[in-house]
Amino acid sequence: MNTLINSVKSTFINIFKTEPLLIFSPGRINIIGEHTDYNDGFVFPAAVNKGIVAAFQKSDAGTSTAHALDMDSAIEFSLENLKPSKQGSWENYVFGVIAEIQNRSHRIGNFNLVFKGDIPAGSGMSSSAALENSVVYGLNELFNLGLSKHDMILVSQKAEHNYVGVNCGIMDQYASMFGIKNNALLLDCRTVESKPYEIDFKDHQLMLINTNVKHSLSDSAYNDRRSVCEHISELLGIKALRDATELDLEAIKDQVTPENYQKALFVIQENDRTIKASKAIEEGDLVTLGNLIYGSHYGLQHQYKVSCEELDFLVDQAKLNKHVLGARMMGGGFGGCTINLVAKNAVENFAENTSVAYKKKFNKSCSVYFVELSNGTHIIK
Ligand code: GAF
Repeated sequence: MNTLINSVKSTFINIFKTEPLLIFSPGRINIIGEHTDYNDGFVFPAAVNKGIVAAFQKSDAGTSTAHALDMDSAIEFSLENLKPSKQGSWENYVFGVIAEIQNRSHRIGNFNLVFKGDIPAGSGMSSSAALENSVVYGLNELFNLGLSKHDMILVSQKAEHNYVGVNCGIMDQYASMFGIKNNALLLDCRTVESKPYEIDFKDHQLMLINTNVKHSLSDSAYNDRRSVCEHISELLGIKALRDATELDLEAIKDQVTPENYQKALFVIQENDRTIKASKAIEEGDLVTLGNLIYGSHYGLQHQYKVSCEELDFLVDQAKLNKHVLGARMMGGGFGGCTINLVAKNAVENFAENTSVAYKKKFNKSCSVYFVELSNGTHIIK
């Protein structure tokens, strides 16, 4: 982390000859509760010790600049009439946040921004929310906008909708902004309030395995899933699938395709699993927690259909190992990481065996990460 901070800070000082305001904004993991956030449901994420460091200072040049050190790319732009850049470009996260701040009738002046991160791209640990939150947090501070943390995550989410083109829920921005060291947050995405749970799995721990793939259909498939959920809620005459039971869904079964029926069923069941998982954590019942995590993956793979061959392979490997209590894909899907609940004394073996098997099967490497649960977006003093 210190290396990251030093690199961003020294680059900023080299270019602009002045001390910057430094912000750290973390990525997130999610224990369980996938694709439930935009259904007003429950999720169980935590901020991690990987994220984005962003350096800011006001500028009296007539334009603003942003330097993405990871991409070795820099842009100069005007704050007037911002428009989305080409799809998939990093600028959209920055432009989107500025535009959403301006849409809320806040005025900002020109600024310089330098940022760099250590969240592996496409890992499903939400480098995008980390970047959005770092930008809105930094600008709020620099220009005294008076935005609350809740305001800021809504700005970040809207930036993602309107500039990045992903109609995401609120989980990633919330976890990144409100994370608490050593805790996961049971977040009710309807009230946007959370309850922290201290995570100490005693002789077990969480471990991430990155498939190192990100299949390209992910954004459109994500938006499609969200539309299906909204369509079925409409048929049911409810605000969101969070309000539906399996019986309600059964009653309209003949009005939806079998595929969409399964998707809605997944959401209802995943919401239920998330609440059950929070109870299991409270009671220290890791076997139940693990089974819920496996159940989540089963649903994401077969009902919601957002997994992929590589993720399924990693989960199958976990199932072969009796020291792994649960494993599932994490985040939007179609690549990125699995999250695994593993006995501490078996972690190395599991990592080694899985890496070898993955390489043999796909002729490419997976990566293993251990993360600490960390505080949310903050100023680096
Ligand atoms: C992505 C989205 F950004 C989140 O809002 C959430 O829906 C997640 O996919 C799936 O649970 O990370």
